[in-house]
Amino acid sequence: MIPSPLAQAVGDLDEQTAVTLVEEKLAKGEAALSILEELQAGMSVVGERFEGGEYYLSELIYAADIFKKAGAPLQEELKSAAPATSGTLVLGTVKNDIHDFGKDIVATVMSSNGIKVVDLGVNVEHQAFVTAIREHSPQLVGMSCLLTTVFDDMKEAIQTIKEAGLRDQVKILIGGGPVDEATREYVGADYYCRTAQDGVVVAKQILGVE
Ligand code: B12
Repeated sequence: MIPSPLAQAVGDLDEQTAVTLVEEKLAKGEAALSILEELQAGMSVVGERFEGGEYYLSELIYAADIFKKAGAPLQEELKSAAPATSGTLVLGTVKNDIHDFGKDIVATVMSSNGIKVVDLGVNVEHQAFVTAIREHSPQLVGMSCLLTTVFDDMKEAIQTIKEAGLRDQVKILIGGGPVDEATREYVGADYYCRTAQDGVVVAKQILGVE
């Protein structure tokens, strides 16, 4: 797929163009979520170039900075509506993984859809999910994971929840760049969500709200 001009700017590490394009799109009234998808596509371009040896860690770090800056004005838009709480989601990036942009977007979008979010942060110990489930009695647990090398950590985290006797009390949603339906099956989660918005749709289905 040919990246949009915004995704291309992020992929090319052209910070100024990326920031300007986001501002222009917002001014034109484009939905924050669709702008976010373009930024995400740009990060995929960065990822591909990193994988191909064209970019190094320094470019990955710079891309993260661009994503943060260009995406900052979207935050307010995403937060806007905050209806009454319909359920609780315990959320975290799994052990040995420190990527947090996707998780943070999930937290923002879920909260703005009336779902209370207990954010455990990144590099979350398996047992911390158990402790949070006991403390907050959520209907939903969300795990974010950007590294294929930590699929086993996600699987162990779910196993730990199971061994604590809590698996039947929660539905587990997973997401993150390399995650797919096969990962969901491998780690034993209930739902794979490609985007944060997919997560909202699934969460609302589970909670039985519109
Ligand atoms: C930015 C970035 C970084 C930044 C992270 C900054 C931060 N604060 O998060 C830094 C520079 C720190 C980094 C470090 C590393 N990275 Co990195 N990184 C990326 C990059 C370019 C973008 C990730 C990103 O932010 N995307 C944008 C967000 C919005 O997208 P997202 O996370 O996918 O989230 C969306 C959906 O997936 C979904 N979602 C996500 N989680 C969840 C959870 C739930 C419950 C739900 C419902 C939905 C959901 O919702 C979000 C919005 O729609 C990716 C490339 C890529 N294609 O993803 C590589 C990538 C993930 N990194 C990679 C690697 C290898 C590393 C390092 C190991 C590099 C190194 N040699 O040190 C380290 C790992 C450190 C660690 N232990 O975690 C590889 C992983 C390869 C693999 N097969 O596992 C990738 C894929 C690049 C590549 N193609 O090689 N990275």
